[in-house]
Parts: sequence; C-alpha cells; structure tokens
Amino acid sequence: MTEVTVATAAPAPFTFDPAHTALVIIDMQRDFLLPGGFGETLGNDVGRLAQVVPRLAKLLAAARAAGMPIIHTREGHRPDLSDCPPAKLRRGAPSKRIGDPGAFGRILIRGEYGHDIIDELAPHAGEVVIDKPGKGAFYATELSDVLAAREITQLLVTGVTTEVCVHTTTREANDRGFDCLVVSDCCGSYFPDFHRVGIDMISAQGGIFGWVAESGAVIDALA
Ligand code: C5J
Repeated sequence: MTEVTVATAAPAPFTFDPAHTALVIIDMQRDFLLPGGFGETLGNDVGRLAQVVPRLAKLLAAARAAGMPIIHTREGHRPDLSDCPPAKLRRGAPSKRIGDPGAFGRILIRGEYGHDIIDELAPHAGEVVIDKPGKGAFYATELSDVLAAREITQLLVTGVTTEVCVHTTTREANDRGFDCLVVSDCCGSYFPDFHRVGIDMISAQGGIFGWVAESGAVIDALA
C-alpha cells in the first residue's frame, strides 16, 4: 500500500505510509478497564473506558488488514517492584497500591491476570508488546529500538488514559521526531473533561505535538 491521507485530521491532513506507521495501543489492561479492577476500586467509572473498546477493535482490525505494525503497551512492574520508583509506590490509597492484592491479582504486576490486555484487543502472534514501568512508552523500554528496526516514522496513538499515558507517550514520541496522529475516539479517560481538553491540546497551536482525527476517517483512509 502506498501513502494514505486522513483529510479531516486537525490541524491539517495527515499523510502516512501504513508500512512505516505503527498503531500504538496504550495500556488497554484489565486492571484499568474491568469492573471490580484497580481502576474501579480507585472510584473511577470504568464504563467510560469500555466505550472505547468496540471502536478500537474496529481500528485494530483495519490496521491488521492493511499490514500495519501493531504495538501494544502495558503499564506495570516486576513482582519484586525493583523497577517501581518509591515515589510511585507510595502514592495511592494505603490498601490499593501497586503490588497489593487486587480482584485480578497483584495490582499492575507483570504476569498477573489484571495486568494483561483485555480479551477483545488481545495481541496476535508477532505483534509487539512493550512492558513499561512509567506513563510514557519510551521510558525504560525497548520501544525506540523496535521502531528504528522497523523504520517506523509515524504513529497512530490510541488507548488509555488520554491525559496520562496517551499524552505522555505522544509527547515523548514527538520529542523523538515521530509524527503522531492521536485517534480521539479510540482514547479514553475516567474524566470526560480531561479527555476533551487532552485531545484539544494535542493539535492546538498548529499541532504543538501532534495531529488528531476520529477512527472512522482513519479506517476510510486505510480501506
Ligand atoms: C494511569 C495510564 N492513568 N495508562 N495509567 O495511571 O494512563
């Protein structure tokens, strides 16, 4: 496939080569999305994140059909917490901290059921899964090397949460020279205002750190 253009992207049309553009799916993990999980025990309405799943599943299917590289990320830590900074560990309600027992295993610990990606978006064989200890997918991970090895220069960024891990990863990618299109209706937040403003910030000021478009426009461009 040659280059395609998302004409309705803001602040300007976004042209990309699907062979050198990765669909990045941030942290669609059970701990954040499932009722009864970590996200909900913090008092969040996980239904807001669940809304994203069918749209993201459609975009993922279109990206797979177009042969695009797919990169999934998971936020979490080693069982001994050696990669979790004490400042991050100290945060949160006393009985709901990273590593504590949760409904789906130890909270945000690699290998636990809750740490893994929801069934609807489960990675296929050959797709990259990046385990990240931070909010950004570049910090302390192999992501830069993975992208360089595949000559990927542009990213379609999706996942949760808009204002935290999606934003941090998009900012990190922008600073490293990647063109990022954030797919607005395939990102989600527990806080509707944070989502709205988070999306608006990306393409403001002429695209201060990226482009924004809806998934329908991206899927149409890939068809
Ligand atoms: C958060 C994330 N919000 N994936 N993680 O702690 O955005």
